[in-house]
Amino acid sequence: MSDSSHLLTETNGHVAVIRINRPKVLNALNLTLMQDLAALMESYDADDDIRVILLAGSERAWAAGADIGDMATATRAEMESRDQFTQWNRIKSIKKPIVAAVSGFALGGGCELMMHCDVVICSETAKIGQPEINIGVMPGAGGTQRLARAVGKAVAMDIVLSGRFLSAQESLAYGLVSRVVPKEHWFNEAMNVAQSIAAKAPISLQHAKESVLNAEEQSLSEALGRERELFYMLFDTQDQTEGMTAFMEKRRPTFIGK
Ligand code: CO8
Repeated sequence: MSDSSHLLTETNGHVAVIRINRPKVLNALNLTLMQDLAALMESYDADDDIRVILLAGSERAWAAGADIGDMATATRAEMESRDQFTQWNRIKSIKKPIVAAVSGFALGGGCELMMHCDVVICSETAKIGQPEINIGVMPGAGGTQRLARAVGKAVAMDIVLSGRFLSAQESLAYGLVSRVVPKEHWFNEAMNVAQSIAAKAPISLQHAKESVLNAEEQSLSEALGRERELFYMLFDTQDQTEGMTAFMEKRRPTFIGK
């Protein structure tokens, strides 16, 4: 990695924790950080000891957007030549579940990164939105599309065209985040959720993630067909036998990821 200080990492059991760490700019996302984040996530995706990725910001900011300083004087040609959305596509392709621990600002590219995560645990302090309209642009990393799919057209239009910030409770009511927790527990609760997911059968997790995400891109009949295929494939795994046998024997299963 070219500069790892903007991403702090640790592992806790089967959970890999990544913390975005650019406090002076409220964790604004620049190209190097996104390249490093994608590479790190891919390395965890390939690591059999890791079952879940937990992505966190700081208490003050998950991420306040793409780094405006990097874009302020850029031309269209310069923006296109940076090819930055390749990094976002790499994150979209991560197979393992990603839990987001969100506190403070999740704005613009920060909100878009949050929407690339699978389960979003959100502090009651969070301020979430797509304020690009206030600086003369619009969401560009999936914000208009993932938001519209998550919250519906009317609410997405309100968020994108007004640039206003949503509270955590509003975000929960709209289905943009999974759970809201008291501010002092934002990270610990996210870790608890990540650990409980990491205790499940790893291949089931990845198949289930793929299948839920297909709802965003495929027709219902296509996605149902793939769901059935993914479901059947799990009967080729040792963890399916273990999970069902453990249930019958009234004991906790031990999953091995095979
Ligand atoms: N980029 C660069 N620097 C930032 C950013 C940002 N997105 N957000 C905050 N900062 C910096 C501020 O400039 C300030 O720096 P300094 O101390 O040197 O003046 C520092 O962080 C602290 O910020 P504030 O003093 O403004 O703190 P406040 O508590 O007063 O306000 C806010 C916090 C409301 C979050 C405010 O900073 C703000 O409005 N930030 C910008 C939010 C925004 O517009 N985000 C969208 C950016 S555009 C975008 O994300 C497009 C995505 C396109 C796809 C992705 C491609 C990579």
